[in-house]
Amino acid sequence: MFSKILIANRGEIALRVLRACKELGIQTVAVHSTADQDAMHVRLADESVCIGPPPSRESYLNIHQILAACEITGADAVHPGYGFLSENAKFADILEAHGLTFIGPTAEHIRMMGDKITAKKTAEELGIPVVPGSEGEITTDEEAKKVANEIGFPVIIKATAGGGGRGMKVANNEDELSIALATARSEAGAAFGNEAVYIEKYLAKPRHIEIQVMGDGEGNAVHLGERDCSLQRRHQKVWEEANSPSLNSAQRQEIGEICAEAMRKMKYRGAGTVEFLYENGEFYFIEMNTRLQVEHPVTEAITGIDLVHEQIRVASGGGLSVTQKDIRFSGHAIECRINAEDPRSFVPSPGTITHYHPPGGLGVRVDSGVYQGYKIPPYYDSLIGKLIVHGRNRVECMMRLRRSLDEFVVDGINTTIPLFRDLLANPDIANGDYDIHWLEKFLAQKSSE
Ligand code: MV4
Repeated sequence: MFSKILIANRGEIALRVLRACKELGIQTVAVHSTADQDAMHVRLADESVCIGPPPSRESYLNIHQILAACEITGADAVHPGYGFLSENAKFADILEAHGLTFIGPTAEHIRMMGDKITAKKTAEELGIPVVPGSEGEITTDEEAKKVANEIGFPVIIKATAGGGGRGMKVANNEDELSIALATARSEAGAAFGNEAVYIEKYLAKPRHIEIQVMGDGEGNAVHLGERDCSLQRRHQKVWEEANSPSLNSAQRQEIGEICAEAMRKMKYRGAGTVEFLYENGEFYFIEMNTRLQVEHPVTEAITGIDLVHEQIRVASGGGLSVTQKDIRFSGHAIECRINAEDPRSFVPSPGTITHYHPPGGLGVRVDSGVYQGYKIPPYYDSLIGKLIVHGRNRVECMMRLRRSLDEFVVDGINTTIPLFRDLLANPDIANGDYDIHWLEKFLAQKSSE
């Protein structure tokens, strides 16, 4: 087991990882920018190192500074959290070259899944159902037309270096195709330095359902069920739940086992998420994320398994603490992302938290890095915390969520808490009847009222 882990992140996820380290008796090193001098992750860590000025590029993304912090403190492993360097294959390579452990998958697996064409090809070879589309890169109008006519319009053009919604273009017919292709290629080139794009059948009203997997790197792997993350705004998840209101346990087992088996075949190590669009009872692979995700706590709530413990265990060669038959799904969990933003315009709202009182009680978890008197800096993303509520079933979970939101006090800044009160009052949400476009439509309707 490691004796000292450096946490290359900030905010709630840095605290989340720190807590797991403490439980495992591992020393912790926090790194921080000059803007995060007073952050909670710095206060709670055994040691801390300032790694640069406020802009992420010069601090949390600065590989040399993080390496230096490892050397100064004698850390033997690095947990990257999510975002920042968590899916940076070069970072994983460099750590390894310096005798340090990257707590995550191999650089090779990160690279493979980072390129969306390779990811899709790999998934298909491993027996995962994928969205119908081109076999690889599409460069010419003729190729695009051929594929589009085979799979049928509408189609969507995506950047292989994209992901998370960046660089996508929809074409409804042959006339729109060549402009969509040219625009997608040039936008991909400008945004990612890679013009390569591919084509897929466009699914009109899918849900976003993702499967949590965990592998030991030696051919053992498990799935931990799904999360329904369909409620998004501008490709930012807002509300996530497990189980998905649209799946039964047979469907869960089937897709889960397909993913777990794929991870066994590729000898995947660490936590991963296999993302699907789900429409008319069918799953279609779109991407795989090779990191711990923001919404991992809903999976922890229904399985009782600490995913960060497992990440640390497998990274140190200790293997998984569970096999598939040990994993049971109990009750229902919902996560609300609390952002420091205006709940109507979503304009960021940095500043000082004058009063802070998080909710508590049975089935309530708050993962947050803020405290009363804390000044939210303007340089980073606006997630200030997550409210995760668990109940024996979805109805109890929603009752508990409403009560928790009513208890939650965050004064001095705007937060997205009022949005969740609105969502809880909506019959579609109560019925679990929503797709990936539902939230944008709901918000558009509300702003026109
Ligand atoms: C799609 C799609 C429809 N058809 N692919 C957006 C983010 C990226 N991960 C994939 N995305 C989509 N891919 C096909 N073939 C619609 C989306 C999409 C979306 C997906 C998940 C959650 C929210 C979304 C919002 C708009 C579009």
